[in-house]
Amino acid sequence: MKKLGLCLCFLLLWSTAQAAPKVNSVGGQFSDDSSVSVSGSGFGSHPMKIEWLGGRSGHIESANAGAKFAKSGWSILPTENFFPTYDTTRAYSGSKSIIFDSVRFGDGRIGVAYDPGAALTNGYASWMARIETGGATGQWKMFRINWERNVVDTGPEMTVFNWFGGPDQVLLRRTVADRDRYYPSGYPESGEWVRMEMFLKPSSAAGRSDGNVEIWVHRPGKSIQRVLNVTNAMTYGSGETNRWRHYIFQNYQGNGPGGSSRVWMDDVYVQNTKARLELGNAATWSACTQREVQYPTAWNDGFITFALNQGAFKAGQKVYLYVVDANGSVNEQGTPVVLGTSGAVTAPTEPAPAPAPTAPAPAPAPTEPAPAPAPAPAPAPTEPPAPAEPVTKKPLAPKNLKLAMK
Ligand SMILES: [Ca+2]
Repeated sequence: MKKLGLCLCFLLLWSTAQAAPKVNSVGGQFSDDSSVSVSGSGFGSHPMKIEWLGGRSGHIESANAGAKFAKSGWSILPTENFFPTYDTTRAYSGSKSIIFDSVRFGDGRIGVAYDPGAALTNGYASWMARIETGGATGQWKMFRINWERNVVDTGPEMTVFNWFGGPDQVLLRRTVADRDRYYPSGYPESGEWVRMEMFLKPSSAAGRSDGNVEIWVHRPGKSIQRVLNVTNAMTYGSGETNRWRHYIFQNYQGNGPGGSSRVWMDDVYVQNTKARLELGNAATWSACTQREVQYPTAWNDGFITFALNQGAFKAGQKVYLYVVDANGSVNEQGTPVVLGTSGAVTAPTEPAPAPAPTAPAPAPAPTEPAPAPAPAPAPAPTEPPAPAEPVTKKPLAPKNLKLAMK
């Protein structure tokens, strides 16, 4: 009994520490752009500072095809001579995307920058990206988070520079002169839409190794891969005073493909927290191979409303709602909704908790003092306890780098 008590006590503490958002019900019209509400608990808070260019009636879909890209808070880099336009030849969602066309300009220096207005403490970006190389080889500099609004390689910044076939894709430059922090990352193939997803948490002060850079790549029909997780990252070297601020979708095509390749972007989403809503194509978060980010319109700990973003899902398709909190915890069991229908859907009953595989065995030593009782034990709940979520958010990374990619 003592063992059992210890075990239950640990499980209680452990599941409290890992408490994930719990969805009770989802209601509304489950169609593109319709308002849907989510009730439950443990959603946490959301700053609601979201830059969203996707959606059926959003910025990209409502723009004029062929027009030069222009949006408040955004600018074109490095030169106005070569600029992205709204395009209908490729679209991940709806009928439009943004094209960076080096064939048209004969030059691959085409990018855009988004300025959130202040330095980051937490940054999150998700977007659909596609390159068609035209058979060329070389480099696609797809992204950087930069202290300055330009594409000069001076830190502090984090860059994602894809060399075709090359092993080193991500650079973390801690100071102006720093150039040697390379980490591998995932690499999209030519001719496929991939979702890029990043969490960007810089050092809390210069010289501190408490930053975090995570990158996920969603390739069509494949399991979603977190290809990079640099924990304990030092993003600002000692004495560095500049801070990450500008999201630069550089989309440079050069060192080979400039003049023969094209890059497209769609469904761009930027915010300053991990907290978000997703629709996925499977009943559990872990099993999803396609997820579409949703646009929240109100968010508190027990109630969220959002404008549904169908993305590339089809009307009539059954999809599953997930709520991610600011720590990245998520309800593992999605709530199913069928696109094109309406009503109120009760979240599925959570399964009985499995034994926590990673819980350390309680110390068997009989001479140890009994553990202190858990503070203020709640009365016995009438519902079964919430299951422990699989531990996916706190990997035991060797040193400061975990590479999840094959
Ligand atoms: Ca679109």
